[in-house]
Amino acid sequence: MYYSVHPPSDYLLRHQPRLLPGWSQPIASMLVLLQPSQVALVERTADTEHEKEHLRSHFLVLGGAIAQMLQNEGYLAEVFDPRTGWPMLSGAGTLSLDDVAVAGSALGYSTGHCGNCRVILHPSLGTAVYPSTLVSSASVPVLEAIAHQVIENQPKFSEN
Ligand code: B12
Repeated sequence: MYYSVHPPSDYLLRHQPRLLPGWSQPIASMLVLLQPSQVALVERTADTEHEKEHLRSHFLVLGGAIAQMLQNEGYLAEVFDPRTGWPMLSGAGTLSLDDVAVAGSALGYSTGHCGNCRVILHPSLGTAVYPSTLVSSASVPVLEAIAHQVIENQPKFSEN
């Protein structure tokens, strides 16, 4: 798994009122988490959908734990559902988050089109990668420390 913490992109700050209308503080950091997929994510098959659901649930567990620790320290935190782009913890607005655009702009990865969907072209994983995003009002170093603590101490995630 690849994860990295970045300052919020200009797009997120500009569109925060539509992404997270209930937030009283600005987004100050974003965690981009990329999980290798067992299968290339180009077609829609039973295998791809099973793998996507598997990786989605893993992200929601990790993201939920990170968000809880941030909230315990008085910060706002939001986990975006990688299946839809809508926030899981606070009320949805009028704009869903595009995880491919977030990872592409934060990590400089190119993107391509599969069917009518835009996908990340990861330098080593190609399209066999599952992107997801968490944002917080905590500073980048604070989110980095908490994400590291949770991800490095997570129980071994079964690949199958
Ligand atoms: C909607 C959607 C679809 C729609 C297509 C929508 C479209 N036209 O892009 C449908 C249902 C067709 C689709 C299909 C597929 N999808 Co799709 N899809 C999504 C979803 C849920 C949202 C994408 C989105 O928001 N697009 C917004 C586009 C349509 O808007 P736009 O006007 O072009 O651009 C605006 C946005 O980018 C917006 N924006 C919003 N947030 C942000 C943030 C930043 C920083 C910026 C700059 C802009 C921005 O600003 C732009 C201008 O307004 C994402 C999950 C996610 N949360 O990102 C998965 C996702 C992109 N899909 C994925 C995949 C794999 C597919 C498939 C290729 C295969 C599959 N098994 O699902 C299939 C296609 C199969 C085929 N061959 O036909 C994966 C890609 C994984 C990867 N390696 O990158 C994702 C990430 C789901 C996942 N978590 O795995 N998909």
